[in-house]
Amino acid sequence: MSENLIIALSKGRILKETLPLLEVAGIAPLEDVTSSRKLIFDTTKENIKMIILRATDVPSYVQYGAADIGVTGKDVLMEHGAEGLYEPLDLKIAKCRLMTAAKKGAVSPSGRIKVATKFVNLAKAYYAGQGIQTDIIKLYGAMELAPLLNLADEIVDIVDTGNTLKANGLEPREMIHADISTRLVVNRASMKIKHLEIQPIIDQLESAVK
Ligand code: PRT
Ligand code: MG
Repeated sequence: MSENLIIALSKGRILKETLPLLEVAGIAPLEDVTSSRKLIFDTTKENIKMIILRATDVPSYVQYGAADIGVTGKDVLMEHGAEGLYEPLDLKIAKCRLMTAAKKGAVSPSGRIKVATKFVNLAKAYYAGQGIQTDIIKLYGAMELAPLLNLADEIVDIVDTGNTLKANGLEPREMIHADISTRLVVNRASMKIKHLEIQPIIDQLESAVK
């Protein structure tokens, strides 16, 4: 008999690209996850269920073993911390980078600067490493607005094409992490106890990525 498994997926932009990879591994939800209001789904594998979470909640579910496997951005994982998590695979989707940005041409103050971001831990570590003192302002979205309304001198945010910064009169400044993409994470205890179920999924996803 196979052990039961729960896979936690991130809703939002990663989901559309994750489902085809899982399908190659023979795992597909039995109903349309994008239109359903349900949060937990049966799949084509009787012992596997899928849950759909905010990307930022995926590491917690997997760390504490509420889910065995998770899919989320490297940015989210670095901000959360890697405790209890094993990261066996780069799914190579939703590639982007974490950067600082500011109003085009603006000169940041020479003393303490105000930084708005949802990546509080990563921002603190980055500016501390640069020897720059900061007041970090935690936001949950639309970081690009903060410099425009002088809530912050700089932001730390995800950049892909750079179009969002440009459209808001901002410019990218320093690179904090260049190689962000979507990662597969596994609960460390599950990886041991349910190895027979989990390893084939990792292997199949790995070949699906290639
Ligand atoms: O909705 P929520 O507030 O939870 O987050 P979200 O909509 O910002 O992100 P979500 O949940 O849809 O996607 C989560 C993951 O996608 C992130 O954790 C990253 O790993 C990855 N990813 C890849 C991105 C982007 N590309 C991206 N471009 N996440 C966000 N963006 C946003 C960025 O925050 C900025 O507002 O898109 C804008 C910049 O895009 P460009 O192309 O204009 O530079
Ligand atoms: Mg979103």
